[in-house]
Amino acid sequence: MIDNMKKPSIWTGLLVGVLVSAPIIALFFLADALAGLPLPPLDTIDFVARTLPGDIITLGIDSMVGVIRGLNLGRTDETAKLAEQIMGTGMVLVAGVIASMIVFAVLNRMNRSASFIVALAAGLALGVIFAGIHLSLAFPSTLSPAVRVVWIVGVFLLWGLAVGWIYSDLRRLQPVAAPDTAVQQLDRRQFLVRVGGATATLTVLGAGLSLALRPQDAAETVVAANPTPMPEPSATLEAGATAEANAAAEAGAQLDAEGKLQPAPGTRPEYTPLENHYRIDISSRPPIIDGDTWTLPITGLVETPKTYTLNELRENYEPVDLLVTMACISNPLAGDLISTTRWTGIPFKTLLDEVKPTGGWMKITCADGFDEVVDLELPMNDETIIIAYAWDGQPLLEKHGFPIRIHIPERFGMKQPKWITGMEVIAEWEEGYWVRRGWSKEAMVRTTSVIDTAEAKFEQDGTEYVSIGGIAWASRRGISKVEVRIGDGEWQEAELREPLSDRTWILWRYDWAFEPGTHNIQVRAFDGSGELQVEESNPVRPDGATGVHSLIQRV
Ligand SMILES: Nc1nc2c(c(=O)[nH]1)N[C@H]1C(S)=C(S)[C@@H](COP(=O)(O)O)O[C@H]1N2
Ligand SMILES: [Mo]
Repeated sequence: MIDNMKKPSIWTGLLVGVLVSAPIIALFFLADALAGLPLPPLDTIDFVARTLPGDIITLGIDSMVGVIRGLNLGRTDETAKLAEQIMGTGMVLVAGVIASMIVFAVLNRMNRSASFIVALAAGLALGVIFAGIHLSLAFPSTLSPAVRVVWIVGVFLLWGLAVGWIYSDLRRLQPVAAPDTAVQQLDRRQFLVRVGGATATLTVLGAGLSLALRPQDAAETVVAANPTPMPEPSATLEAGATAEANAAAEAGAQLDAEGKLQPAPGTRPEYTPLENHYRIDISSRPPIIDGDTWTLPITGLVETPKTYTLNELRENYEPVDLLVTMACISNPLAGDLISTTRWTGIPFKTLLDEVKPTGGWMKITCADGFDEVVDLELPMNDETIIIAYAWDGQPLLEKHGFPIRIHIPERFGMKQPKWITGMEVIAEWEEGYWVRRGWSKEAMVRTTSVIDTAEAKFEQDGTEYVSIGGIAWASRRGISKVEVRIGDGEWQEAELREPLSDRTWILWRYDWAFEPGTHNIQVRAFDGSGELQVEESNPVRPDGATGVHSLIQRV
């Protein structure tokens, strides 16, 4: 009798896959928030990002950045991370759905009593795959690998149990309720609606709880755990756009209280508030390192291999403070992947003098699997190449590389590893993480200039002006001149505000005696040696974007 009944189709298997996998994924997120347990959705997207060929991953990143900017979806870095997390979640969901469909297809050829065995086997397979992905990333964790593997496999066995149970019940039930049975019998549709209601509730609860539990920023915990005194945050540096300064500028005042050129109102802050500093890295979440047990071994071709603790680096050496603008090589023209903050650390050369390298290159490895190779000629001849442990006067935030990272002027961010866990002196140059994926070997900063604003008006001696302003940057090459052009007019020289340091961006301003109408405003900069920036448009890959930034403005 029962075996004559129509078997549940694999499309029902698809639906069941969604219904069971969704709460399982929510459970993973919840356990991560509660206990730092592994998170297969994020592991999966990170694994995919590591494994895909450079061209494809770049195409993916470029399209993502393009969409975020094109649709004005907010900060490029944060939106991109969110998109990655959503993609990773989708991948695990799809894996669960496909597995469930396979289970249904297989079971339809078998006896109902095999339901649990087959579904559990599928769950085990999923568990083993995701545990393997997790272990391959080798992210630092306070939990032992055994605990993490048992957790992942266990949750997927639970998945198998649920799929097996639902399949078994579906096969027992009538596809649709028989119209006139005396006993109210549950049909398949009603059963699935009930299951769906339950799993939807679980999913929403789990996801909601894990969102509520997510720490806003791990910064506080890091600071609390590492009470080493740090230089004061540079609050006074954030003056760039205070109301008072704006009011003064709107009145046409040329100088601020320090006697520096007053930026045009609407120009970005000269010193980036730490929470606004851009963030770019290869993982959907930062590796969390315990500063008390972390060490920095310097090994390989050295006369005296040494291992440093974080406290030794902080306390045994005179700190160096540098104001630094850094940009990502993936920053499109006038993009938001560029920021300025204060870096504190020690000259790399100091450590090199202690270990005495006998090879010419330093391979730096990181907790997230990133690596880069530094030509030791650079730090040996430049004591402003530092191993940094603080940003803006506080220990590096987890997302910005806690406990240490390196600063190398004139190079894009891709040359400057965060979360450093090892250094090995080698004899021959090797390609670093992004170089292997087709990006620039040298990653030298391109001279760039950007218009931030062209809005604020003021009147002086009967003439009305609009203050145009923005930034220009060439790292340590410096900026000698910025020029602005309105429509087809001549290039006009802008005024330059004295920069915070020899390697930060410079704020410029041009007061324009405008004619009402709609105008195309362009900007270009010359570096310290008088060389004009590359005016031709080039994409970010492989050497960093170039081109003249323009803005269409109605006044
Ligand atoms: N370990 C590690 N270091 C890294 C990266 C990374 O993915 N992993 N990304 C690099 C890139 S491409 C940039 S632009 C800068 C960004 O630093 P930030 O995120 O702290 O601003 O870090 C660099 N250092
Ligand atoms: Mo970058």
